Amino acid sequence: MDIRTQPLAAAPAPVLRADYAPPVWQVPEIALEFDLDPARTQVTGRLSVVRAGTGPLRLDGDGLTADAVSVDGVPADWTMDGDQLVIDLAGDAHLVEIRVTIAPEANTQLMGLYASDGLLCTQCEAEGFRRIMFFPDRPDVLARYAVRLVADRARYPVLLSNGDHVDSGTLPDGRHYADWRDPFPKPSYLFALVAGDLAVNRDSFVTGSGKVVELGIWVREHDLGRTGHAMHALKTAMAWDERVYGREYDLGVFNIVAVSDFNFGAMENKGLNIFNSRYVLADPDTATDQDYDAVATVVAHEYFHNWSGNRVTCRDWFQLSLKEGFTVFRDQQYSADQGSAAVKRIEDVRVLRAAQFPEDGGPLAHPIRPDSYIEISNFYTATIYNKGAEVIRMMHTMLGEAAFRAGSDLYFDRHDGTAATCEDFVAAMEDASGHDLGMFRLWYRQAGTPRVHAALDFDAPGGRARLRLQQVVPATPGQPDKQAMPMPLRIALFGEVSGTKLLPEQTVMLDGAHQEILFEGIGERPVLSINRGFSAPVTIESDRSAADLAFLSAHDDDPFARYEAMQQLMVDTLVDDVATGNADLTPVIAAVKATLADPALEPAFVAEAVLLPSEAYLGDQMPVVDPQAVTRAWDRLRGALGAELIADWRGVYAGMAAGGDSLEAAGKGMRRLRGVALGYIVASGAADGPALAAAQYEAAGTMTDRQTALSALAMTASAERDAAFAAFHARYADNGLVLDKWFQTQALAPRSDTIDVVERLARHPDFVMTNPNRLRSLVGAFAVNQRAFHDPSGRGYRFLGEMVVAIDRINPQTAAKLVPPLGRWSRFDAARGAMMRAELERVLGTEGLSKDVFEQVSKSLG
Ligand code: 0A1
Ligand code: ZN
Repeated sequence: MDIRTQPLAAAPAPVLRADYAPPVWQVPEIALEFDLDPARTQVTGRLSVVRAGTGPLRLDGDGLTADAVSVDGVPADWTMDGDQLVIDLAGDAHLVEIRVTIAPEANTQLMGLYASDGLLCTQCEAEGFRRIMFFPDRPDVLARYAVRLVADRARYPVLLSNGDHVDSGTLPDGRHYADWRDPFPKPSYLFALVAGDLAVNRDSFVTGSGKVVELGIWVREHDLGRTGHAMHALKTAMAWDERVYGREYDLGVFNIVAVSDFNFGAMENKGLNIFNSRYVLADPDTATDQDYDAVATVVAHEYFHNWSGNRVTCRDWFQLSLKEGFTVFRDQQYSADQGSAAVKRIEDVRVLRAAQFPEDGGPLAHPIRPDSYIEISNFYTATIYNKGAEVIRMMHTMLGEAAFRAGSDLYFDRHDGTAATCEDFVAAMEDASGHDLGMFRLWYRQAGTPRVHAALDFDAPGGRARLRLQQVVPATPGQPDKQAMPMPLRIALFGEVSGTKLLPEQTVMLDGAHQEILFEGIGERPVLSINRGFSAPVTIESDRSAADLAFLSAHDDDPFARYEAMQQLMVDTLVDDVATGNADLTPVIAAVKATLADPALEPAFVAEAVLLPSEAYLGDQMPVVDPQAVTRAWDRLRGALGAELIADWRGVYAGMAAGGDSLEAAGKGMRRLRGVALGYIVASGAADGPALAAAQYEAAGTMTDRQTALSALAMTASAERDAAFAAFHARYADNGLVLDKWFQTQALAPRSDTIDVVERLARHPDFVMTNPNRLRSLVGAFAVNQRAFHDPSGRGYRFLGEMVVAIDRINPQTAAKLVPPLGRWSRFDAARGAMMRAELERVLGTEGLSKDVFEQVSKSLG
């Protein structure tokens, strides 16, 4: 780091995985009492502490001061060591009582106990509990919780916490209370409470062993009609986890609460999940089909954590992917089972490529089990979650369904009620299956996306084909030299003439840096289909021609590989066009036409297949990103596809209208394809494009159709565009989640003036800096809009830098998550790179910067 830019305060010290030491004190029981008030909440903690090693009792705190401390009923001596409260205890077991006072309404970080829209709620993962009570706030300290909540009855009629509700009543002063007991020992990050004026959608679920579970989804009264889909998802997820993983729910109650201000998607607190309201609320007028799917996936994800995360938790935060990678894999399997598995896989890979691949290739790259962090909140990343899920998926592919299930049974069995490690998971998989996963463990240690080069030679007279594979794992920060990683590659060969598979699909284990595979009895020139189903999270480099890719896009019988062939054809064409400005577009146009005309394909698949890769993804394929050249090529191909196939798009557009407003999978797929067709019609430049989109906007019976029309109009400079955005804002002025779409659609618009629009929107009265969803909708969306963010003036960078500094004063976690787009400076030309770095330096020089932003910015500068 440049010495001149070092902040005045010393750089915060990193926490190292190698420094793990077991806790010196355990806390098997804790009683908590909350006297709730937004300005002044008193919290009393009674901790039964038991010695497990040598040393004083050290309790983590963050912004807390102890009002009173006693040990075994006697006022005690204590000291503060930084943020830790330290008590020298003579014996091996004591009762420590501590009282603190906190101010939830002043808590804008949304960690610990905070106020949101009149409610009081908590977020404790990863280190929020220490903002509520002094405690060994680490996941390997598991306690049984007894909680009393006391509050004003009129203002906070509903009082919820983890576990079972055991008592409630009125106190002599008129305030009311509720007592909750959670019989399962848990780490402090799973503690939760909610108080407020909430309505409930109640239902129940009978488990496989006949236990009745009371289900509740708690929301503001006016949102009650939007909770049906989440409830349906919850019940199907509960049944699915019993059927597929043999996991039954363990408490008599399962509650979900929706809150408007939330740093992440949702939180798996034991028996009391707290959700960002965007992943609970859905009805056809306010939620798109995509929103419906996201609600179901997140509800399932949090529910699945009850086993993968809660019953078996993490020993330390370096093991975060133990619960997150596995749980994402589980929610992906669940969602694949609810609809089209092929389309789900395509969507998951698109997310991985858009969010994780750039992370893996940039200054913030880290292994799925990192070795160090400054602020753990910065490690809730696409790498830990999505690449983590891919690593689990590879084990599933290598072991097969039955052995994988035996491994997961063994894992849950062995580690139930304890805090485990990634190593424990892999060992359970090995022990149950007899598979050696020795070298596979490299996936936990090494960062970076492997590149696999594949070349296929055909010896026609000998009837033999030879596949040569070569693997390179690129250097990443702190890891200059890498070892080759074992990976399963699903492979097939197709006959160029017959159009059929020449041999049954094989799963080839690529075990080293080089490998050759010989195929015998090949009677015609074979075309290679590789990494089918995206069996390994790698980049494949092959020399397949445009003709071969077009062939696969029409003949491959693996839907993912078929999609992939079309994408690769588009990428190759666009990259060529970026370089030459006159690439031959006809193979793409012909392949898209053939896909649109294939009656055997489901509409949802066709919609994915004919969509162009994003400008950002194209940038990722170039040695130095030239955003303007990418935009030129992208617009040219999109316009040509629209214009050349205009009759086809109009035909699809009319044909897909039959999907109507049905919420079934078929209706959803038709709406999706219809929306893609509308986009191409508008992109074709046809004179009636804006009017057609405006007509769809007017007639829309669902948010999906309305939002699709709005996105299509956002590309245009038309009176229809302005009218639709004004109408949308007026119609949904009092619905924050829908207003987020209004901001986001404008921030994502592929237009050269988007930067002006975004700067203006940042001054709009509805742009509230305290709400993370709103920040992500405008600032987060803008920063991934390559053509807008990388405006040659550098205004995009300045805008983001200023936002990061301003948001950091309110909510460091959310500010830190906005930094990575600036960290991609080395991927751009010298002029852009210098402006991006200058912005990072400016942020780093800001006084009073949080640890969160400090870590992201200093690492981004490299
Ligand atoms: N465990 C949650 C993610 C989460 C992490 C941190 C949070 O607050 C700062 C909230 C949620 C999940 O995987 O869903
Ligand atoms: Zn999770």
